[in-house]
Amino acid sequence: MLDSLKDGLQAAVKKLVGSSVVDEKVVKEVIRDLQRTLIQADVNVRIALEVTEHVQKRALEEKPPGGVTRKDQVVSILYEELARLLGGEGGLHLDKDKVNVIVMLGVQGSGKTTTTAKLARFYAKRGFKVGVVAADTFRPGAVMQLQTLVSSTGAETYTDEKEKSSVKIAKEGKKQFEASKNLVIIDTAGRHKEEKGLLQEMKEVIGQVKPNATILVVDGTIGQQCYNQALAFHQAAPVGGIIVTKLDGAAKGGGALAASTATGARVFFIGTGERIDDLEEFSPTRFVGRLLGMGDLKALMEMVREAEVVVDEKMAKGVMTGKLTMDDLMVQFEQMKKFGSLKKVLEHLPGFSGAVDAKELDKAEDRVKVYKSIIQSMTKGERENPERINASRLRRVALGSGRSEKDVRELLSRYKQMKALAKTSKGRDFRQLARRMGGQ
Ligand SMILES: Nc1nc2c(ncn2[C@@H]2O[C@H](COP(=O)(O)OP(=O)(O)OP(=O)(O)O)[C@@H](O)[C@H]2O)c(=O)[nH]1
Ligand SMILES: [Mg+2]
Repeated sequence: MLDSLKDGLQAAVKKLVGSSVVDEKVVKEVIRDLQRTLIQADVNVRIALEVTEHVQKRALEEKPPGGVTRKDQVVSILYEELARLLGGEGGLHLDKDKVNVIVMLGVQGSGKTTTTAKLARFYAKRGFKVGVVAADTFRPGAVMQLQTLVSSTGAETYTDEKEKSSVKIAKEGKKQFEASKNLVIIDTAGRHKEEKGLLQEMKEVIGQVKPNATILVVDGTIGQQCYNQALAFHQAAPVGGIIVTKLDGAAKGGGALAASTATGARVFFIGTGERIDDLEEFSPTRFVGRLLGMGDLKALMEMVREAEVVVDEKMAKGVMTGKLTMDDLMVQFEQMKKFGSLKKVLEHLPGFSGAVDAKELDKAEDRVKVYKSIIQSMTKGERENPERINASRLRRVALGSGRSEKDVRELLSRYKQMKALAKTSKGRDFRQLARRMGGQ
């Protein structure tokens, strides 16, 4: 669902998470990527700019709260702002003790009839007594279509094939169901001789039945047109909520955002398929979370935090003066292990795979295990001054750790490499150095 939007957003997040420092330059780059992604996903340009500028302003001005890294903070700002764009939380509120009336609006083919049946099913399952009114007198076959769809839902259908006025049918249907139902859903026409006529008819239907909610059904695949369409309906009859359909197919998703911004109404449900059960209650935070890969992302951010290599001051000094001990190395290896598992998380994130060579990673982790056991078999003096390890000591350490002499020599040569590197970098970028030691 919404693959390109998802990929674009996740690539932006990847850039954030992957950069060593999140400074103004990185934020601005990510914002540019975001703008491009949103616009490509059919989000209205003005809205795309507004949102991204807001994210940028907050990302650059707000200080991360204690214990939260700048990366986490920027990702969470992005998450919040996108969710806000989609309207707040809260779905359609129906009261079982009343007769709730819903009028479905939308242009032809948007999915009104299908969605009417889906809603009937959704609420029938939740204990509502549902009546459906077939008030589309324009399209031949519309009534039949609705009756067939609704027949499997446990709801009842009202129709009057002799009546030509949809307003009269809507009114009569409501009246008929008032005694026995607590939810009446009125399906209307989407086709008309002209758009003005359609809007006028909707206005009349709404004026007569006085619904608790008018729901605008928009086709999630139509993109930018969504905005004007939603606006036109909204001006004729205030839209109380939106259902975006066809988000299962080639939809770019921006239309959902547009319709919601044009009307100020919330998206209540999304349609994710042609079957009667393909209806999901919509939650902006969950939706955006899914787009950003937030489930995995949360785990990722945690790993990032854990994997931040803590550079011990004493150790850093030791490195700068060339006094690197095996114990220091051991601490680094521990950090490497965290980094190793971070990479595993990364692998599971869409867009990240390929960036990680799993074989290399396993190899590095295995080596660290070997090194650890060797270091544990050294005496304190040997750990502090590995240079002391001569041939006979080397044999003893190998025997004690159950590793080969070759392994011990490998560790010693890594130690030497690291010490040399430490000297040249003067401990400036110890973290990066430590990563290099991880065997990559
Ligand atoms: N893939 C997919 N198809 C859908 C979805 N919702 C509706 N459709 C399909 O879209 C087409 C039009 O749906 P209808 O429910 O007839 O649309 P309508 O708004 O009632 O159309 P009119 O009555 O002509 O105004 C049908 O083929 C539906 O099966 C959805 O969420 N996903
Ligand atoms: Mg229809």
